[in-house]
Amino acid sequence: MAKVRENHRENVAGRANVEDTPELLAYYDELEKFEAGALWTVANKIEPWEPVSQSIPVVWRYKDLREHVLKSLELVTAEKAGRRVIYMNNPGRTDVAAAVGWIYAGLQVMNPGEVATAHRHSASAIRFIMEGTGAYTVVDGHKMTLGENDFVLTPNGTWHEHAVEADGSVCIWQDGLDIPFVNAMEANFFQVHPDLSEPVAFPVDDMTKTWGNAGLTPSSGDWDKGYSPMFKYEWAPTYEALTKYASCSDGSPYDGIMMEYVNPTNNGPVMKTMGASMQMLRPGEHTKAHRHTGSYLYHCAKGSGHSIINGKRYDWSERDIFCVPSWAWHEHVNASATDDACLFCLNDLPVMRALGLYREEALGENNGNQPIV
Ligand code: 1HN
Repeated sequence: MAKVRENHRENVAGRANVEDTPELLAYYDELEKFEAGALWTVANKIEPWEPVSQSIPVVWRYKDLREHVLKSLELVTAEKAGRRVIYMNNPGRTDVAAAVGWIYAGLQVMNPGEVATAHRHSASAIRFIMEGTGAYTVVDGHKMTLGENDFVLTPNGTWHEHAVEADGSVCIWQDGLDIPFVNAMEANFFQVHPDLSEPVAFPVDDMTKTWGNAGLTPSSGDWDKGYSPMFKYEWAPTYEALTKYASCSDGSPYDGIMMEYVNPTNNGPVMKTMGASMQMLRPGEHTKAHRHTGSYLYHCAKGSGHSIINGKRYDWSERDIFCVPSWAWHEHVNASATDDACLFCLNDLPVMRALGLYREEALGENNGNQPIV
């Protein structure tokens, strides 16, 4: 009986016991002619036992990429290139340009005085400032000024225009978009603004001033779009919040002092498809390992350390970007015994949660830490 049960289990999982007889091979060929196939020949691939990410863990080091990013200023004009971006290409992915999972990321550079053509698309984006002064983005007529470690949302369907003030400096930022996901859903539209530029229609930074006050929302502020009205999230109040939280809590064993950027109207993620967080690893902190569904793209905003991902060590320092693919074991270590380290994270957890696909697991053995292989 046990043998029968075992056979059944194996067969259901597609590890079929069917042998390739000449008759069966001819049958498969016949099916192919009608754009069809026998499920028992492929079920194993269609339905793995657990998530199998095509993406692999990667660290994109800023010291390697920065010079190349700056070089593009000499090689191409913003007008000709459309946008000067060096994108992150996960070597595990051959189907689409993605940094991890269904998330695209790139490093974009702009000279002072440059303005990109206003446009909108179904994909949602964030722009996280890495260096330079004078960067700003106009989102649906709201001009949001941006400094280092600030980020701006350009949610799906919003007109947006990126620029750097003439009296600013060369600016480099990280773009993060859900383009691979929206393309996989075959739902992406792109449109250039009819005037190529977008007039500023509101007081500068109004959305952060209106919606970015901790514990307070405007009494008369109606907002029911599916994304945060705050548009810009600043570094100084973020770091202050992490510091305050760290003064009275141990945070999470897996993530240290971690806080989510939220849509202030519902405490949900900043956009429907992508969430963002900032986490502080206290001096000397070494977190426990866990894994979950969803793809994570980290950006070291402060300090240095390493992460152990699926048993392998990946070192990172300020401005490095690295990824943790879905269902990969990961834990983080702050290299400093005196300073904190902060990791910004862009992820697709809102999609996982909305679709009922979120699952999380802690490492039970080895005191909760992975052996390094
Ligand atoms: C895009 O629209 C932006 O708006 C950045 O800044 C990067 C990469 C691919 C496709 C569209 C932006 C992009 C992008």
